Amino acid sequence: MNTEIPSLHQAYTGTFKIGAAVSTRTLRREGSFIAKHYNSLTAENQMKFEEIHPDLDRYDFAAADEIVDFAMQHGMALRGHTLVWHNQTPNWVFEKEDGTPASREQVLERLRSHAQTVMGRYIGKIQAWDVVNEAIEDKSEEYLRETKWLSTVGEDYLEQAFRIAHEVDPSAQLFYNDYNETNPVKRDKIYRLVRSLLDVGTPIHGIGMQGHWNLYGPSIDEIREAIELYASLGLRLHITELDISSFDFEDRRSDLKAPTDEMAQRLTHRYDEIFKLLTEYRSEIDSVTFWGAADNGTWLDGFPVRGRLNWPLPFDRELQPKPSFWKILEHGQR
Ligand code: HXH
Repeated sequence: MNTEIPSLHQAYTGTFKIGAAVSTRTLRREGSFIAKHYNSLTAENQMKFEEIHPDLDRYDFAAADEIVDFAMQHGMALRGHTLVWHNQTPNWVFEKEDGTPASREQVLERLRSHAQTVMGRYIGKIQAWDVVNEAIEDKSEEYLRETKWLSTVGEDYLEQAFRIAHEVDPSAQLFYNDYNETNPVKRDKIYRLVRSLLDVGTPIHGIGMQGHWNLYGPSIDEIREAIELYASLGLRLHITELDISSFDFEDRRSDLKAPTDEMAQRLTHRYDEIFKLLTEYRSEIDSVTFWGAADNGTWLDGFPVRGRLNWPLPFDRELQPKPSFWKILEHGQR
């Protein structure tokens, strides 16, 4: 490793944590790179319900434990991702033995037992949990996403999830996490949801803005307005899954083997503007996590266009810093 390259997270000491989503594979392959630049980790998949609790009476902690142990060995923070989500959750959670829908009490009991076992295992090691992920519907006329959590438990499933999580680990910071969080219509629904949770005394401490943005949007003003609105709830903010896709979401081109010069310049400019903004809100924001440590490990290779490459992070496929890295670094040192 080139030792002249400064540590990203060290440049942000006293500003906010700098995290990355990892897998056991990336930790084994590039652990020293990850430990040098990041001081917070999120398991990209390994703590999701279907991975850690695939069957009613079976938990598999091997991968999650490996990530947690790595973080402990390197003095890093951890974010837990995620307890209640409509994806990557097994059907058995919502079903009776005969396949008919489970009762509200049965599903809540399963969630309680899941939280006790998973959150309980990592008390004192995981400081922040994404208790509920992506509960808001994208269609503008609708409010809550129609999920099995909603249909089996009812509209108060978020409140119940946060209450359960708080009981299990009263010291954990509990987050609501979502994407398209800067879109004004969805932003206002997220605000309304979290406001209503707070109004009934729900233990919720922060909003996770995923930050799956791209070279063309959202605008800095839109991001700023979302930060201002969420912070007005008096909650902490984490940017939980930051990446800047090389493509607008509607763009289905798939012929590029490398970013064009124009795309590379846009990326530098976007990261410059975004970290200028985020550091402006350092008193609200405690943590900024990239969804991947470097371009070789991005989930956007293949999503949403199968076989397409993407270059969304400040480190390239060889783990070398891009011009974006140096811009981000400057904002941390101010
Ligand atoms: C995040 N969802 C998740 O929080 C994280 O756990 C996962 O590892 C990656 C990203 C972002 C997302 C949201 C909606 C979505 C896809 C990704 O919806 C679509 C599905 C298919 C096609 C288009 C959008």
